[in-house]
Amino acid sequence: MLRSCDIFCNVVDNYGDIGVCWRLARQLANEQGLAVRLWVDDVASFAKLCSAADADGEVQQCRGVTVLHWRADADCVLHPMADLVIAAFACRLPDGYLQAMAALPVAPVWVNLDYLSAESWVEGCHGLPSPHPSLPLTKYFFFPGFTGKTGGLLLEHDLLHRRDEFMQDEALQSRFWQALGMTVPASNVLKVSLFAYENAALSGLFEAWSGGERDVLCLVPEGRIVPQVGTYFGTEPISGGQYVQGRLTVRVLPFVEQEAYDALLWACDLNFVRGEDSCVRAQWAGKPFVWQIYPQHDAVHWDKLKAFLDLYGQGMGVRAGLAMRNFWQAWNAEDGAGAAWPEFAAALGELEAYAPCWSEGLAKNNLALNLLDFCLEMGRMRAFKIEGQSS
Ligand code: TRH
Repeated sequence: MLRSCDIFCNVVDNYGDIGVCWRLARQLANEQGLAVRLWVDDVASFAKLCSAADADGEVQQCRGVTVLHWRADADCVLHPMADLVIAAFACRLPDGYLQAMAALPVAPVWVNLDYLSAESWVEGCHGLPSPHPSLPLTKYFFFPGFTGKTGGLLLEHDLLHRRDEFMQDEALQSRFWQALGMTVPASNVLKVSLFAYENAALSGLFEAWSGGERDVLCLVPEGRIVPQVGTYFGTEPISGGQYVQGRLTVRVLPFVEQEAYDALLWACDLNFVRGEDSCVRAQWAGKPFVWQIYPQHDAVHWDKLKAFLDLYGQGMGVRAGLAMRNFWQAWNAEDGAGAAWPEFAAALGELEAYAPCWSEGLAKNNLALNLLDFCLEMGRMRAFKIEGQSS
């Protein structure tokens, strides 16, 4: 039986690492009934995602999860030790913790939760064991992904139901806009959310929108792209501020909790997302989206982007697929997004019809459930081996 879990998260950059860990921790605790400890080395980043959290807290209870500050010198051995240990994104577990795992009569199942990629090699690596060089421990690689041969994607049990309810309920939608201090936008306004890294293509895109044929309302969560919004409008943007140029209205929004960010994605017609977790959430939103991939110094992110485009584009018409590819390419290359916009805008109708079918197809492959099945299987195999050895 799996009763408890330790998740270790080393925040490299931004909010994706802790965003994924926090989401998984809540699911394992609140949906699967595990006692979950989330060890994070940057509690301040975690507190951005959880408004009730104390950014300086050493140990705190947050929404059913025990969140602990993972200090560099901590050995993190707390008894009873967890049945399942998740090292997120190849983070290194403390030596003392590994030794304590190895000293147990039955070691916990140890999983490395990897980054998300649509590349085909993921299917071959998902679930592979990696024996520890000196201790009697085996780590297993668990890869999220988009196909049945991968670990799937994080999906809360009621997410799609809540999304559909929101889409069908005008009162809920109007409350959403009111909470932003706005009235419900007219139906002909293109509502766009823009969560992005710095991007030199922004001003060209804003030009295309401000001089375009349709009113655009662009909602920008506080973050790395905001200074460029300021450069375009010649001002220093503030949260809640609204800026207008031609047919374009931009509004800067505060950074909100993950559930409220989902509602933003549901409320918009088109979502610009970045990194990993927001990209997955945009897919669950069932709306057209534009993905700015996390740039890597050796440029391997272009292969990842292409792999996803190939997979996602498989089920759509040639013209829409090409328009999407060209626009995503321009946005990620930070060049030519304004020029690529008209074709992309013309494809939005088809992309809108396609997106819910895609999310429905993905929903069968739930990461948290797959992870627990995988761990139970590994646990059974190991118990079998131990029994075999002792008889
Ligand atoms: O913040 P990111 O750029 O994180 C990235 C990626 O994960 C990347 O793969 C990783 O290697 C790098 O960090 C170090 O983008 P991402 O993954 O979308 O994470 C953002 C999180 O923030 C996500 O969980 C959604 C959440 N979010 C909110 O909770 N509220 C908000 O208002 C917004 C805009 C986002």
